[in-house]
Amino acid sequence: MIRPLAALLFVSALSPLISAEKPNIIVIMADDLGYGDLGCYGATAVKTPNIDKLAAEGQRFTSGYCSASTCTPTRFSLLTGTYAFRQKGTGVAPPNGPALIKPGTVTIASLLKSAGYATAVIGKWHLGLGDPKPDWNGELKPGPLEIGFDHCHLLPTTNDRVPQVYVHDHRVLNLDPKDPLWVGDKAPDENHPTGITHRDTLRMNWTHGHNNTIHNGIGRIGFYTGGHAARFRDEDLGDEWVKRSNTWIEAHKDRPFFLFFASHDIHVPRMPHERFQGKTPLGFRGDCIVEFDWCVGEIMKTLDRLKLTENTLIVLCSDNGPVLDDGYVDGAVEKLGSHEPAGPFSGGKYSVLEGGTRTPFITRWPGRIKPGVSDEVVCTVDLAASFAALGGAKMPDDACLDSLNVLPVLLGEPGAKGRDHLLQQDNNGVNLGLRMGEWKLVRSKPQGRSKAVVTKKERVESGGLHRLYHLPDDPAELKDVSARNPEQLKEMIAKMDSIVAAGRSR
Ligand code: NG6
Ligand code: CA
Repeated sequence: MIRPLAALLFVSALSPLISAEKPNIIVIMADDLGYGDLGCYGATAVKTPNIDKLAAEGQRFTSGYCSASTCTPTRFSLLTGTYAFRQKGTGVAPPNGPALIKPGTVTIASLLKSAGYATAVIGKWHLGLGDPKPDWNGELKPGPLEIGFDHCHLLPTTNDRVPQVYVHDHRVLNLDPKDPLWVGDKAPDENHPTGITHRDTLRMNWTHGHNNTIHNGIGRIGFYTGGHAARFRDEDLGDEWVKRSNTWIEAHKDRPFFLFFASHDIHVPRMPHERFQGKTPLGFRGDCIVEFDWCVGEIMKTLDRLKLTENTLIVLCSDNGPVLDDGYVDGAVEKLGSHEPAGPFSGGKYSVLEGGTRTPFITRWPGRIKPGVSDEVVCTVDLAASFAALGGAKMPDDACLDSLNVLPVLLGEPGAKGRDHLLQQDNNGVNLGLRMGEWKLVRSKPQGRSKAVVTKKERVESGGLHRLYHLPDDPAELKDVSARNPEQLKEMIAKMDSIVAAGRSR
C-alpha cells in the first residue's frame, strides 16, 4: 500500500527507519485455545471459517508454541521477549497484583513505537496494574501505557477474577465516584454473598475455587464491592473487544499500527453472547470458539473495508493449551464427544507436555506471505525480535533476552529455519520442557521444590526427574526413551541447564 507522501514525511521525522513497506501488525491471542480446537487444525465439531480462511491465505504452523502453559507467563514473555521464569512472581496474577513489567522495560510495544508505530492493547491484560497494587478508584499506573502502548482497553486480570470492569487507559471506565470500587482477597463482611453461601442461586455452578463474590450469577475468584455502573456482562466481552478495535484501527489507518487483540475467549467462565449459545455440540466451550472466530472475522472485515488487508500482518496464537474443567460446570467435559482439544498431544494448560504450549499459530500478510504449512519451530517469545526486525526498530543487546528473530520463517520464506531449541515452562517454571529438533526433554521437579535449577546430586538421586521423548514416533509423549538414548539425554539436560543458568538464550 502506498501511503500519502505528506504522511510519510511526517512519520519519517519521527523515525529515520520508517518506510512505506512497513506493514501494520495485529497479534490476535486466544485464551486457553488448544492445538486441536480449530477447523484448520482438524476440529470437526466446531466450525471456524474465518480463522480457517486466515490459515488458507497465510502460513499455518504445526510447531508454533506459546512459551508457558498459563496466561501470565506467556503474556509476560510475549511482551518482553524474555522467558518468564527468569523473573520471580510471573505466575498467574491475582486481582490486586502489581504491574509485572516495570516502566522502562523494552517491550514489543516500545520497540514498535520507537519505529513509528501507533500501539494498542485491547482485551485481557493479566500482567498486573499499579505499584504496589492497583488504585481502582484513581490512576491505574504503571500499566500498558508505561511500557510502550499508546492506548489500552482492558479486562484487567481474567474473567473469573474480580473485578468485572473495563480499564480504559489509566482509569476504570464508567466508574461512579459515589460508588467506589473495592477489591480484596477476603470477604468485606460476614453478610457478603458468595458462591458458597448462595450456591443455589448461581446460574453456573463451580467445581473448585470460583466461590467468592458473585457477579452476573457466577461465582468469581476474589471479592469486590461497588463500581456497579462500571461492571460488564460476560456475554458482551467479545463485542466490546471488536467494537473498540475497529474504532482504534480506523483512527490509525494512515500510519503503521500495532494492535495486540487479547481475547478472553475461551477462558472460564465460558459465557458467550446469547447469539452464539448452543451453536456447537460441545457446549459453551465450543460456542466460545465460535465467538472467537467471529471476532477474528470482524477484524478481517474491518481491514478489508479500510483496504488494509494487503499490508497487514496478522499473527494468531494462544496463551496456553486447552483445559476442560477449569473450575465451573459448563458441559465442556460431558459434551466433549470425539473432539480432541490438544490434537494429537498429551497434557494441556498447566503442563509442559506438548499440549500445554504447542498451540494454533498462523501468520497472514497477503502482500508478502505465500500460503503454506510450516513445520518449523516458532514461539510467541520470538515476536518481539521478529517484529523489531520487521519494523526496523533497534533492539538493545540487554533486552528481549530469549527472543529470536524468526521473521523469515513467519513470512514463509523458502528454506528459512526456525528455532533449533525452545524451552517450555509451566506456570512458575517449576517444570520445564525442552524441544530440540525431533526430541523433547521433560523435567518434572520433585514435590515441594520450586527453584528452576536442579543440582547434579538431585538429578542423580531423583531417577525419574527427566524423561525423553522422540516426537515423530511418539507425539503424545508416552514412551520415555531416555535409557536407550543416554547421549541425547545428556546433551539436552546440559542445554536446559545452560539456558536457565546463562540468564539469556539470545
Ligand atoms: C487458576 C484458576 C483457573 C484459572 C487459572 C488462570 C482456580 C481453582 N483455578 O488458579 O480457573 O483462572 O488460574 O488461567 O481458581 S490463565 O489462563 O489466566 O492462566
Ligand atoms: Ca490462558
